[in-house]
Amino acid sequence: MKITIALAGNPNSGKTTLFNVLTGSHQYIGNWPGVTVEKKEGNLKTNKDIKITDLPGIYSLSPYTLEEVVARNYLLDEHIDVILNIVDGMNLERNLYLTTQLLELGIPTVIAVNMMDLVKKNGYHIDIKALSKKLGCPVIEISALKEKGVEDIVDEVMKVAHQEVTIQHYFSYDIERTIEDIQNQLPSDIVLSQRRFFAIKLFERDQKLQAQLSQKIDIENLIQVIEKQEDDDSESLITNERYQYITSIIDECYKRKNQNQLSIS
Ligand code: BGO
Repeated sequence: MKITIALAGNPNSGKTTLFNVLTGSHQYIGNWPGVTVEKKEGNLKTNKDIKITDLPGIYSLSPYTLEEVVARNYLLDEHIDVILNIVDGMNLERNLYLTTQLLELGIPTVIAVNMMDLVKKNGYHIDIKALSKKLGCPVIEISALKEKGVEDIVDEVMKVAHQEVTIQHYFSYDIERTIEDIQNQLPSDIVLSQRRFFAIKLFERDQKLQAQLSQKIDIENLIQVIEKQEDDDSESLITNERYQYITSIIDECYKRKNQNQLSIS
């Protein structure tokens, strides 16, 4: 079975280290079309049928940097089978901001919590099972540097590829209703699995995504109703609720040994 993976993560999460471990010398380097951002691709050294593309290091899927736009256009356009999201276990809270957005893309995802050697050395504990339950996808602990846990990634990728994705996180009731209204207005050429992501981004007034639509839609009034009601702009409303979700994950999954809950970022 041929599988395509996109490797996504924050800068310094260990993406390059993991990509090199997974592909060995089976990698080729070019540029993303039209931009001078480096593009690396390769085949897994343990399974040549699995192709992996290293996305630029990013903190978010917003439209504010070239790297973010390159990464999200690739994820929306290329019909990859699995996102492999590497997160830095020493900065879990900060890294989960990207994770929460990746999970909205409707693509099967495997999360690799990296730097576990440092997490353990520093006396922290990440409840991997609880994290997996909260995020609704497989989570594996790894140390890319020490090449530990890496082989488990391949097993999980094979399991989730071509599986249906279920939504794990919902925004508050009124925001969800607006997102649903926006989804219903989206042009029919946007596939079912991506409609939620588009609707959330359009709710945030993402001009780049609005420009990508085959038909322009007018949702300004819908957005303004919520903004007036909540007395905040739509982008901040989404950001704040993302952080609330992340805080609840950290409270449950991140602990310092022999202490009550503690988070670091
Ligand atoms: C330097 N454990 C530990 N301890 N370190 C790791 C792990 C891990 O599991 N994985 C990666 N690193 P990148 P991006 C460095 O380069 O792969 C380290 O940006 C140094 N360099 O070795 O580059 C990795 O591609 C001097 O560290 O990340 C690298 O995502 C002193 O995390 C850094 C200390 O990894 C970033 C570290 C000259």
